[in-house]
Formats: sequence, C-alpha cells, structure tokens
Amino acid sequence: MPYVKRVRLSEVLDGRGDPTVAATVTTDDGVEATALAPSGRSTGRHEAVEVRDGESEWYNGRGLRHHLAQVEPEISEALEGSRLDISRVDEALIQLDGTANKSRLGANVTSAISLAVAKAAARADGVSLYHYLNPLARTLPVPQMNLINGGRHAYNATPVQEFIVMPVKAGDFAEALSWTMRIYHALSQMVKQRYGHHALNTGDEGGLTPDVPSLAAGLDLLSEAVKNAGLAGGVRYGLDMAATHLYDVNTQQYTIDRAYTREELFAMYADIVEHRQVVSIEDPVEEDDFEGLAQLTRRLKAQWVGDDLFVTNPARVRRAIQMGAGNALLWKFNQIGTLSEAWTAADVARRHGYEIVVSERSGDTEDPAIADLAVALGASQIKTGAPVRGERTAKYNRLLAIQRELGTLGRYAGQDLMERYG
Ligand code: 2PG
Ligand code: MG
Repeated sequence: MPYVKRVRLSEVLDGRGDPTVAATVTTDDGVEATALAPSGRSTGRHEAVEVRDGESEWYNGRGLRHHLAQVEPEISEALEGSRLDISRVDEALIQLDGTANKSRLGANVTSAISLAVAKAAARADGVSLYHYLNPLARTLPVPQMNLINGGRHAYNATPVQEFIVMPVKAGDFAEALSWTMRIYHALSQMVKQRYGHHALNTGDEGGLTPDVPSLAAGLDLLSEAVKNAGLAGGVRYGLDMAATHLYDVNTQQYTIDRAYTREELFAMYADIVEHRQVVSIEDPVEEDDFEGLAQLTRRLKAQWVGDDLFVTNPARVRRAIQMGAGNALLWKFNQIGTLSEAWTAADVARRHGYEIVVSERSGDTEDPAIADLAVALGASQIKTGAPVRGERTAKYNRLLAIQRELGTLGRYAGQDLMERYG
C-alpha cells in the first residue's frame, strides 16, 4: 500500500464565490489527488464547524488563507508516512484536531483531506472512486431535484427551502435527468408568465425563485409543470422544509404563510402526503425535535429525512433509531468532517432500514465526488440541485458516466423507491 508523502491545502472558491478548501494529497510513488470541501448555509447547530479567518478585507471575513498556512505543516507532518488508508488517516485527523466538532482544524479542512485520500487511494489502484469504495456498487440514485429554491438559498419571499421533483418511474438515470429538465423548462414558462422574468433567476441550487407563500402554492406549480411536460404519473414530490429556520423557540411555532403550531403543521403534512403525491419530507420539524419526527414517522407513510436533525453523526442517527424518528438519512460528509465517520452513520442507518439520500451543500464546488459516493453507498437518492449551474452539472455528468460504465449491471433506484413510498 502506498504512503502519504505530502498534504497541501489551498484556498479556492465555491459556487457562491466564498472561499473553501482544496486539499491535495501526494503519495510516495507520485500519485496525486485533489478534493474540494463544500459549504452549507442552512447549517444545523450540531454540525462539525468550518474554520475561517474572519479577516474583513479578505472575502469579508470568509477567507481561510491564514488558517490553511498555519495548519498545513502540522497536518502534513502528522500524516507523512502513514498508509494511504482512509480510516487510518481519518483517525489521525480526529486525534490531531482533538475537539468534538472539528473546530480546531475545521471540518472544511478535514473533509477535503479525507476525500482527497480516498481519491488518491482509488487512483493508486487504477479504479474509479465508487468502485474503490464498493466493488459491488450497482445502484444509480433517483435525483431529488430541487426546482424551486427558497429559505436561505434564494433572495425571494418563499419560506420553504426546497420544492423537489423525483422522477421515480424513469427507466434509468439518464432518462430521469432528461425528465427533470423537461419539467424545469415547463416550469420556467409558467413562472415567467405568472411571476415575471425576475423569478427565472436561480437560487443557490439552480432552482427558480418565484415567491411562493405556501406549501400548496409551490406544489401546485410543480404538479402543473409536470403535467405540462407530459410526465404526470411518472414523478413524485419532495420537500426540504429546513424547519429549524422556520421555528420560533419562544412561541414554539413554525412560520410559513402564517404561524403554525406543531399539530397544525402535522395536519398539513398529512394532507399533502395523502392528496398531493408528496413522498419525501426532509427536516419537517426543528433540529432537536426527535420526538416530533418519531410521531410523523409512525403516523404517515412517507420518507422522513433527517438533515439538521441527524447531521450525518452516528450518535444522532443511533438516537433517532432508538426513538423511531425518521426513516432516511440525509448524508453530507462535511457535516461530520471525515468520510469514515460519515460512512459509519450510513452503515448504522442502513442496518435499520433507513434510506440514504446523499446530498450536496448549497455552496458546492465543481468536485463531482458525491456522485461516486452515492453509488458506492448504494444510496437510493441524491440531492444535488438543478443542472443549470456548473457545480451541479458536475455531479449529474459524473452519474451519467457511471451509468455508462456500469452498463447492464447498473440499476436505477426508482422502482424500489416507488414500492416503498409511492
Ligand atoms: C440542505 C442543504 C442542501 P445547506 O438543507 O439540505 O440542500 O442546504 O447546504 O445550505 O445546509
Ligand atoms: Mg436540508
């Protein structure tokens, strides 16, 4: 097995124009691989944290050049000579960081290094990243495509963060992608007519930005677009409520078009699950309400996804399992800061029948690696925005390439998902 020779860290930009970390790992036999850390905006309180310099004249405090210059020698020295083995390197990073939330080295730093090591190991073996991580990987995920952006991801008056289409009945991943773009164009026409051309501007994840005040208004728009695209019946719907950001701790209510008590919110979920073909709802309650999530999971047959609630953290996933809270894990490896820990979270979740939804961040990069990670994990879904921005197409184009590479061995997850939640 090759050895790590050197780790270099540099400041590069994410898709929002904010600085992020590029880590380059070089091995003793000259293999080199680079990985970029993505960055969230509607982050959970329990996530591992990013470190930034806070130097106001450099990217308004979002830069990290000083931090990287400071930690690079220390990390490079600690990892030099260690075997090119993801769990060993991750363990060394965790030890070196020494905090519970990666706040010394920064989860942005550890995530980039962890992924770069995985890429270097795959390259050293001469195989694709997904194949290196799981030689039996065969599943192409259903895209959970976020076509209307709101909340913290858009400058509009839409309180709900993501209105999603899921092309579950497509024959394969390539067809699924073509369906979503047909829907995107149909939606664009409607949005232009009804909301004016400004609403065609895209949010952070490439979705359109009409002002939709309520769940019903957004879902109506999507289902009409699906009908206009001639795809009614083939598609189901999803939401990311990102409910932490709608929640008022003092009143214990959620503000959408008006303030809702938890019970009122649950009644609305029941209505859309029963009558509007909504099959997946992410973060339906605020990030510490495991009990509320458990109630929803018991009461309504749908996919209940934990993002800010679970933060890809094995301990929080275990707690969810014990309480029967949710049945799907939103998987973002930078929420915990190393691939190994994120892998454990997925393993624990999957063993208890949870779906895995691999996800981008709203400030993502041209690094396509989560496409490989989704296939390696056997994730039934991937959430990576609308394919009209480069950091999103990077992932979709990589999945198209993986579909071609797998050929007849590949299997699109749509049918299975329909059987479980359709
Ligand atoms: C989410 C993510 C990605 P962010 O809430 O699911 O869509 O947003 O990266 O801003 O946390
Ligand atoms: Mg989310």
